[in-house]
Amino acid sequence: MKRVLTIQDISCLGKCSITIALPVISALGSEAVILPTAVLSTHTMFKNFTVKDLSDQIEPITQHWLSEDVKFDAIYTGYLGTPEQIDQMKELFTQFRGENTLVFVDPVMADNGKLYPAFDMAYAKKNAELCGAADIIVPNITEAAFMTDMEYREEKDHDEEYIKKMLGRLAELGARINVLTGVSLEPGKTGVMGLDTETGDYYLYQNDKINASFHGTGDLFSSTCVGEMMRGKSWQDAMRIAAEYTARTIEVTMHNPDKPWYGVDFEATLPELILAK
Ligand code: PXL
Repeated sequence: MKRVLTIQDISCLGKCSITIALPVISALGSEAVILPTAVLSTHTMFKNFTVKDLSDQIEPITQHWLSEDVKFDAIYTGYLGTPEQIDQMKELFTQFRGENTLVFVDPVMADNGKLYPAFDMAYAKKNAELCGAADIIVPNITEAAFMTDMEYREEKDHDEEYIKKMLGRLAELGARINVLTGVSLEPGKTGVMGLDTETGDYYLYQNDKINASFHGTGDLFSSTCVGEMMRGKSWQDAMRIAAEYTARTIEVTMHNPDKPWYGVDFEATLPELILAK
């Protein structure tokens, strides 16, 4: 069985980061190992959330794993807390990267043209460094704009030239596979576009846009990509399945009259994901 290490916060309530990554990666048949970077009472879209930083636990936990000779097939980072933690991740990659380890970085920090409350431009620059140390990165347009010093454009203003230029600038950071999420190249559609720098190939996947936005969908997309790549899917198939699954989950959530405002009903759609081809 493949073993995936995922490193992100625990938002105790909120359906995001580790509370999505663990069930999704497990459902897709890989062992999920977690390294929590912080414990929050909720995600940061709630008011008055509490935070306990766990940076001081990273070293002792990883040292113990090294002493046990633990190996990972994938290392997947999501929401991290501080620039110092990004340095800790770069160190962790060098300690645990084997010949076939997939290093997957989702530089979670921003959406809709704005940084999340906890972050500033210095953090965005550090995230760009972390992306350079990855094999595959999956920023949204906002995150990519901050990391490449390009202008942020809303979906209605996307065109192929803008997206390809952004992918080229991301590739300069250093990852082999660069994927942009929230790409809209046709009215009424949204999806992903990726560039494999080794082959020079682009991959575009567009699905119908649903006019609703929910928290945690980026984490759902990334966890699904990692899980599917561990199931042997190509990065292109993994992106397609993850985009379809995320859209399907948003649709199902919208039809739930009792939906919580803070996350999606991925629990209802996991059985479909397991069967996805
Ligand atoms: O879903 C991304 C995410 C993860 N973790 C925390 C967050 C967010 C987005 O706001 O606040 C704590």
